Amino acid sequence: MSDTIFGKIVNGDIPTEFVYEDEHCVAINDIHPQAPVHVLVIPRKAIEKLSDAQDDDQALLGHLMLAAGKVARQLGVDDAFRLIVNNGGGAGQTVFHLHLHILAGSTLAESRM
Ligand code: DGP
Repeated sequence: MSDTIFGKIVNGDIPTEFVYEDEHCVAINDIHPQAPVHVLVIPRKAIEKLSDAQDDDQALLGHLMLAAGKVARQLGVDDAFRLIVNNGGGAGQTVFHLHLHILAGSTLAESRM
């Protein structure tokens, strides 16, 4: 179980609209979007950060990438989107429940970071 806000969201304790969901993850719109499309793909399993993932999380990590591609197709941005994982506070991670940022939209090509 996770005490973070994302743990509460994936568990349904905080009602949130899911852009996408399946048995292993959910996707939600970011509350502070940094691009016209800014969606978070969040595993139901609470892993604090990517570097805490273990060998037996391999299938889950692959699943999250595939889910990101599905979400991008669903939102019509599969030709141009960026995936970001902030790992650790020093890299800007603020919610310590692993998540992928999907960023897409007109401003994307202007920045490479
Ligand atoms: P990171 O900095 O990589 O940990 O990204 C956390 C993101 O989560 C940040 O862009 C803002 C977003 N966020 C934080 N709390 C909430 C929330 O309660 N709901 C939603 N939809 N997004 C949130």
